[in-house]
Parts: sequence; C-alpha cells; structure tokens
Amino acid sequence: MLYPRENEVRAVLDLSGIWKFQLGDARDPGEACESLKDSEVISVPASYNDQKEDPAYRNHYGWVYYERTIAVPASLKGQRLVLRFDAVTHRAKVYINGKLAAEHKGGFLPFEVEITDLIPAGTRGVLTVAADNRIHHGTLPVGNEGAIAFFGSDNPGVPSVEAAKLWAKPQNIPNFDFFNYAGINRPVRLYTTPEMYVDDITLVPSIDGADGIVEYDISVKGRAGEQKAVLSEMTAIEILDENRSCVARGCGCAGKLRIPQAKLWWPWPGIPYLYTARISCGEDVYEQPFGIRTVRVEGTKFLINEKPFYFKGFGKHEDSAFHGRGLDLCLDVKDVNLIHWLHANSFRTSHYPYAEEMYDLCDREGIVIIDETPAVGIGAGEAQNPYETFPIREHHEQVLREMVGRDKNHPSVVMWSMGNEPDTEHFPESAYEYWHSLYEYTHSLDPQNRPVTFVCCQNNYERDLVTRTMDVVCINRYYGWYNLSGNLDAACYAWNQELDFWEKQGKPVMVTEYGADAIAGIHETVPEMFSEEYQMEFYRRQNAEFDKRSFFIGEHVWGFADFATVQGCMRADGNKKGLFTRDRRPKMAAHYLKKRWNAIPDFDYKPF
Ligand code: E8X
Repeated sequence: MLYPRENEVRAVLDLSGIWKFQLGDARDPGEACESLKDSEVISVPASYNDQKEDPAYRNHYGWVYYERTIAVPASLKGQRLVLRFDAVTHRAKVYINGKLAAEHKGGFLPFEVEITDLIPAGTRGVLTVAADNRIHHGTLPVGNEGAIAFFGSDNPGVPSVEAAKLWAKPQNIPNFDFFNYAGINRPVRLYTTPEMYVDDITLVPSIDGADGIVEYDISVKGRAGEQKAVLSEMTAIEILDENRSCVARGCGCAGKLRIPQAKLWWPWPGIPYLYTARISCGEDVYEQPFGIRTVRVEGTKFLINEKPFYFKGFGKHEDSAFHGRGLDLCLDVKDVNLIHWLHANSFRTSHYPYAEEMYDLCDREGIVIIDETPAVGIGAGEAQNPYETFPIREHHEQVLREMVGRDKNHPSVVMWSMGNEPDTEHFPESAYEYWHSLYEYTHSLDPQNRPVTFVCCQNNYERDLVTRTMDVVCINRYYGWYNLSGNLDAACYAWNQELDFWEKQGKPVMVTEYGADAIAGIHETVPEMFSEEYQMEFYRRQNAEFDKRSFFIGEHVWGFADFATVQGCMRADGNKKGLFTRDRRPKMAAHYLKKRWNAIPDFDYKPF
C-alpha cells in the first residue's frame, strides 16, 4: 500500500487534531453507530491511555469511540476520495454518518476506505472510529486467556484463579512486555487521486558493474472495465536523482531500467543515496523514493552491496510519555540522531511494524532496519501446544502480507522478522511446521527476496528445530540477568557453550536482545544488578566473547530506551533495560557502547 504523499495532482488533508472520545465496553458496535453523546476530548494521533488521569482510561478493556466531522472542499470534485488510517490498535470499525464503512484487524498496519460517494466533495459528514484493545489467543500480539493477572497461585491464603475471577473485572493480560497502548496511534488522512490512479509500485534494485538496474511493476486502476493494456499504455516512469534530473525513463506497467554510474544506498556514515521513481498514469502522478542496494546472506555473512555487514544497535519501541505509542515525529528525529550519536547502524522494530515516517527517515539517514511483525507471545509459557490451539495462522499471514506490501520499497529494510520469542522448545515439531512454512511464505511475498528470520527466545537450543533453519539465526539471551543472575563469569561461559553449538550450524548468528535493567542514577563501586555499572559490565564482558567468533554478525542490545510495561512485581515503573531513560538521557552503558561502536566499522569487521 502506498504512503499518502501530496504532489501537484494529489491532495492530502491531515485529520489530526482534537476529536470527540468516549469509552465503550466489550460489546461489538456492529453495523451502525450513533453519534457520541457524553463525549470527552482526545488528541489524535496518540494512545488514549495516558491522556486522562483515570484508571478507566489507562486500564480500559474493549471498545472506545472517536468522532469528528469531515468537510470535503468542493474544489475536490471529480477526484477519488480515500480515507487512510495508518494504525488503529488493535481492531477498528469505521463509520461514515453512522454506517459501517470499513473494518480492520491488526493495530500496527494501515488500511483505507474510499469515501467518494459517502461524503461527496462539497459536503460534510461524520466520521466515527471504534477501536478495540482486546488481546487474546487470536490476536497479534497475543493476550493470555483464562488467567487473572497476579492472582491464582497455590500459596496459602491466596484465592484460586476461579475464585478470583468472580471478583475481578475482565482485563487484558498481555503475553508480552510492553504496555498495551491503544487507540488511533497514527495519523488519519484524506487523500485524493484522479479516477484512474497509481495503486501500487514495486521496485527491485540490483547492481551491474557501475550501473544500477531497477525492475519495476506498477499497478494502476481505472474505471471498471478499462482494459489492462490501455492502462499500461498510459503509464510511464522516470527515475530522478537527488537534483531531480532524469537518469532513466520507461513506459508501460512493468520493465527494467538501467541507471548508468549509479550511486548506491549505503548505511551511515556512508552516503544513503536516494533516487525517486516518478510514475505517471493519465492525470495521476506518484513519487516513490528508493535506493539502489542489494542484500543477501552467503555462508555466515550478511552482505549489503556484497560487503559483510556488522549490526550495531538495539531493539526499540514506539513509546513515550503522554503519547504512549502515538506517532511523535520529534521523538523519531531525536532517536535517529541518538542512533548516530552512538555510532549505531541498525535497529529492529521490536515488536511490531513502526510508523512509516520512521522508515522514510531511516532511508534518508542510512539506518538499517530489521522489520518485525506484531507476532509476539505465541506460546511462551503456555501448557498447551499454541500451534494447535491459537487461531492465529490466517491473521499472521495477513500481517506479513500487509507489512511486506507496505515496506517492500524501503532500502533501509534489510530483513523481515516474522515474530519474537515464540515457543520453539516444548513443541519443536509443531514450531518447525508453523515457522518454516511462514518463512517460505514471507520469501514468496517479497519481490526483493530479503533474508527472513524470526527472533528466538532464550531456550534449549538443541531441542529447537526451526531457529537453525532461518537465513540469519537471531537469538535473545539473558545470561547474567534472568538466568545466572549477577554472575558474568558464568554468563560468558554459557555464551561460549552456546556459540560452540551455533558454530556448527554454518549460519550467520546475531544477538537480537541481551541486556540488564539499570535504574538511572543507581551507582556501585562493585557492579551489582540494577546499577548502571552492572549494565555496562554486562555488555563489556559479553561483547568480548562475541568478538572472538567470525560467524557472529551483530549485537542488538535490549533496548534503546526505558519503556512502559504492564505493572507487575518484576517491573518498577516499566522496563529499565534502556541505554537511555524514557526521556532519552544516557546511562553509563550508552557512553561505553558509543566508544565501542565508533571503533567497529560497519563492514568487514570480522575479516578472520
Ligand atoms: C525483557 C524482554 C522484553 O522486554 C522483550 O519484549 C522480549 C524479553 C526477555 C525474555 N524479551 O524481559 O526485558 C526473557 C526470557 C528469559 C528466559
């Protein structure tokens, strides 16, 4: 799906602002919906949870309602009008003048609805958006079912789960470690296209000597019944360089172009050169930025433009005070600059696809992305085989289709992560069937055929059958924190034992999470857990072991900044494993990694 970009043909109206808002309950709003009566105010885009001093907002369970009027200027007559929702978490129903016009499942990917006839140009209409934050075995991310948070142990005097359930209100119990922020988290826009329009663009770059090659495939749509060949005849493509000079052109909906002496897209501090594909189709125009770069895995190397890349970075979150998981462009720019400050070169969009603006920024700034779906919490800690009992396969395929469809042209995206920390140990055969077939599916979706992986939880890696079959082995490990707590000698020993196992698999291996909580301001002369010194020592000791292994292609620490989680006895004001506090102040480990990463080149770090 194309990002809504305005140009000399297309108009984009941003519907951000103060909307009306009302909490609902678990009842599905159905086909029709009345205008809000006792509404409050809410800022869009942003999560609703932290916008009011009220546990009913923070801990809401079920649907909420947003409403505003849309006035469509008469000057837009004759244009197609499309409403575009970048992300409504986790499920959305959209009503125009009270009647259901669209539905979407999945809280981190965009969807659209054409409203040309519903609110014609020159009129106004009421837009109501219902959003459901419930998570369960059939959603991604996964919620626990049938449990009551923090009740139900066998301890004497503590009521049983069944007894507690009679008292407790229904609630979300995330099977994941980030706060379940919800609502209209990303922009809502109205954009126009002519009647015949560019619907999708697929660009596949490659390199031939000094030249760049771009294969293109353009989907155009016209009036019903219009012949494909006619549409193709009206379609043309131009490749513009950064000065907007045309360096190649073609016509028709598909073809191959050569860019002589092309400038490649390189990760920062190299130059992340961007070209623009300018597509025209009848009256319509769309401009798609892209880069010329290749990605592939060979043996134990991860090659970008045929050179072995070393990942330096972290898992991140979309998370900040007040906004929750809402889009905050200022924060995105700040984070990109902090990434440069650290001499990092990459991050993973743990644990869901981020807002599109962040990928655009990373394309421009040369930051490499591992793009992850919201498939977190599949089965970890469940007694039953999740691959038999969770109704998520179809939805998982949907989010993969939507994510690859949305992000396929970004040069910054170099690998797909199908999910995070599923169970691969207790039901190894089922896990293999599930994840390996999805791996093949993901490859079939990506025109650029990027490497595909998923991120494996700390587990019995010898029992796990599927992680070793991914293009890159991505492992989350907490030696010295959740296990072997406080003992960094033992942690290094465990790493070496495990890395001996991986060495035999002949795959590139990277650590996608390792880390220790550190509460900013807690200092110790003898490093102990939760101090800034321990967090720094944790990295210093473990990194020294990674440096000895040639097949070890990257270190992503967990995580970039402290973030909000569900409350619980393991979390004091959220997860504190950040290199930065939630308001982006560096801890000691950030200064240490800045120095280390400055000394590690992006390419050819492991020549041995
Ligand atoms: C943690 C991280 C969590 O925040 C992230 O979302 C997923 C977790 C560790 C799993 N990985 O808790 O800080 C630890 C399993 C250890 C056996």
